[in-house]
Amino acid sequence: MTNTPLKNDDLSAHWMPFTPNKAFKAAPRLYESAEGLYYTTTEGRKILDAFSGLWCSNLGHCHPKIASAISAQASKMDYSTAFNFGHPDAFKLANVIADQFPGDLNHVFFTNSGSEAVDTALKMALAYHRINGEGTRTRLIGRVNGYHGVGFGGISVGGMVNNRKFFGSLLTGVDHMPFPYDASVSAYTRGEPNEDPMKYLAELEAIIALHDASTIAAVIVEPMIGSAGMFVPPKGYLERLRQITEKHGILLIFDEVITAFGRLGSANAATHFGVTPDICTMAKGINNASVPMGAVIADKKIYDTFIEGTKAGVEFFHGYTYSAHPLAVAAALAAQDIYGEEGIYENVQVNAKHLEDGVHSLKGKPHVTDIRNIGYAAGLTIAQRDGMIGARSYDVFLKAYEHGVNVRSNGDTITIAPILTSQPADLDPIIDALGKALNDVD
Ligand code: PXG
Repeated sequence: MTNTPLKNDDLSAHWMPFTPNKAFKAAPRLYESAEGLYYTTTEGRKILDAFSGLWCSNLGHCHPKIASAISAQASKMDYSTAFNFGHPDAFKLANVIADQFPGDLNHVFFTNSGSEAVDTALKMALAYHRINGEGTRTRLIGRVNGYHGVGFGGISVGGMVNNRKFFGSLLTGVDHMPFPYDASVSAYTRGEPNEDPMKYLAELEAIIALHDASTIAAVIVEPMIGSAGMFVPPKGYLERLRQITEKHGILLIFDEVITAFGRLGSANAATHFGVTPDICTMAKGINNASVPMGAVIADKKIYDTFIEGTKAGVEFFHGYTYSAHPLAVAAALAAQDIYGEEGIYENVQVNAKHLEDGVHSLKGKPHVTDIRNIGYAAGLTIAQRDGMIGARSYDVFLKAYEHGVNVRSNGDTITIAPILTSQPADLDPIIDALGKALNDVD
């Protein structure tokens, strides 16, 4: 650092992600520290974190066991490459993760984010079919309103218009099936809506018939829809999706970046819903978001095809400088211990009903047109103001912050995702603040 004047004013040098920069910089919200369920702002205000950071700080902020694991690793071995070298803890972590996924989901490939995990999973699916002698399977199917990160693969299979429309023609050979939620039928459902899943999956059958199954590599879905505003697909949807994909030799990818490690009160959504896909992505809660990390878990047939189907040399031409970064691995091993030691999944199972009753008590508040929930996640739909998408829900987010609680607004929705250690007494102030925020906005 020198004393020469800065090129920019204080805030403009940082081009902020997914943020209205002009509005933020006119009235910044700056966090300085965090502990447990709370952030502290630079003005010294405490903000209750009702979104687990961004669906990721599942165990609360600055957990001492994770902080000391990172610190110990930083002075033991700061970095080692995972290309042609290994470090024992990376193998240990892969085993710890594999033990928590069902069926033959056994082999873990490390990345540094959810977006990288998604692009890795898509590439894995394409290469698998090629090595398996079915190189015509190149198409990828996503879903309307899906969020799969911001890589070119992820936005191509993703279905959110603003994440796609600015960025050219994206990947070719991608199709999208319908969003599996209908508020005109299922508004205010607790948990999984009771609708016929074929109402939504018939279109997948039509897409497969149109292109022919022999051209389709994989279908990717969020088992619980997060970014679009927290929606739960109908009962039986994932089972039927599994049957359809299996029948046609199409790989099924669950994007578990949000759902892995406790959000639903289980280790992952595959376990929670009793449906085993061929590949799962994960990130966020894997190490409590303390060091960037993601991963992909693939089933045995996929791994074996790569390993046995390649005569010699590298089997998968893919990887990142920071794959299995020692600090991320150390943090993940500590986090994975905590999920067990502190009974985190059990806490969500026991208290999810309290959250459910709390959010549904907001029915009838001004502007609310729908409320949904599952595990430690809930979404509200907020009526638009003057046809402007997201304007009113953004104001609800701002008002909730004034009332000391961090919620998320996306489009015309408000989402909450409390830290998984939260007790009923920690959940109530979230509902109170949201209720006040809804009363406040016009
Ligand atoms: N897949 C899913 C299902 C996600 O939710 C990603 C991939 C990408 O992860 P990275 O680590 O590359 O950001 C995500 C990320 C929101 C919100 O408002 C959700 C995410 C990120 C930011 C905001 O719900 N999820």
